[in-house]
Amino acid sequence: MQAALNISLRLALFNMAKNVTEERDELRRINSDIEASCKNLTEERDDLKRKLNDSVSQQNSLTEERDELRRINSDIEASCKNLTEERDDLKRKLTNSINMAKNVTEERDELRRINSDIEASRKNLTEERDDLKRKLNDSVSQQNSLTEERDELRRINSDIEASRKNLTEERDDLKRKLNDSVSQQNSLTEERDKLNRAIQGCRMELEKLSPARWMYFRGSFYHISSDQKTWQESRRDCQQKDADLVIINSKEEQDFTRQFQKYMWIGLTDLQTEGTWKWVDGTPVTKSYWGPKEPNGGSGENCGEMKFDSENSWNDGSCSLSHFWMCEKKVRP
Ligand code: MMA
Ligand code: CA
Repeated sequence: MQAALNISLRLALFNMAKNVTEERDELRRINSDIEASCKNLTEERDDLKRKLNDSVSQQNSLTEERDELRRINSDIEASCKNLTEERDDLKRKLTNSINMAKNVTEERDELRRINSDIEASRKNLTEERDDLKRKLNDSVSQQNSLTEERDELRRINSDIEASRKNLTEERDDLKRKLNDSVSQQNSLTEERDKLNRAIQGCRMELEKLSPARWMYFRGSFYHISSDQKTWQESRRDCQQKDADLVIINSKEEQDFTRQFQKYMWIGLTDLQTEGTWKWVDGTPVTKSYWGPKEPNGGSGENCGEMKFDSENSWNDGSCSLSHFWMCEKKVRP
């Protein structure tokens, strides 16, 4: 601006020198103009000076501002450098972060898959657990039932054990009894065989005796005489027949003997000791069937006879009298 002003001023001065004369008037006019112009220029200069001052001030301000801006710029550059470093660092970190994010994303996706699997597994496990719970409950119920059943069986077992013990004892007792029974059976078998042999003998005897009309009753053969003899003769007849006068040992035998309604000698006598009645085999009279007020004959009546009229039908009579008689032949005791 100053340079432009100098140029402009020199040009004005040159024109003025060249045209001094010619242009004196002109210059006068011009001078006037210049004066006016100078005045203007002075004003303008003053104005420019002000402006210059202002400009210098402004320049100073701008310089200060520039310097300030330079500092700021320097600061900004420094800051920029820091920011660049920071940015690069952040870029690295971002890259790392992106990579990490990628990894994390992959890991997340993997974890999602795993999670999904775990979720499915959890669902299965939950169902399985619920199923197992039900089964456990069932099992517990069943176990309770079985425990009760077991206790009941234990009680039953205990009862059976007691029963078994009793049965064992009973069995052992029965075994002993069976052994005894077998022994007894053996004895009975022997006895039966003996009796069979005796029966065979009797049969043969019977065949021999058949014409004399012997009757069988409870282990003995009985024969009633068809003629009459004294007690001693009657007895002798029986003895000749391998028998003896009848001996009455029971009510059945008494009734059997009585039914023939024959007044006859029986094998009863007190000849040996007066008043002591004995059977012909020497045995005493245990069960007697004396008639009313009998025996009453004392030493005059020493032989027994059957009168048949009532159940108590025995009488002591005189041995020398003749009566029918009954023989008995025992075939088993
Ligand atoms: C007969 C005789 C006796 C018997 C009486 C019973 C008369 O004598 O048989 O032995 O005791 O009868 O009346
Ligand atoms: Ca008598």
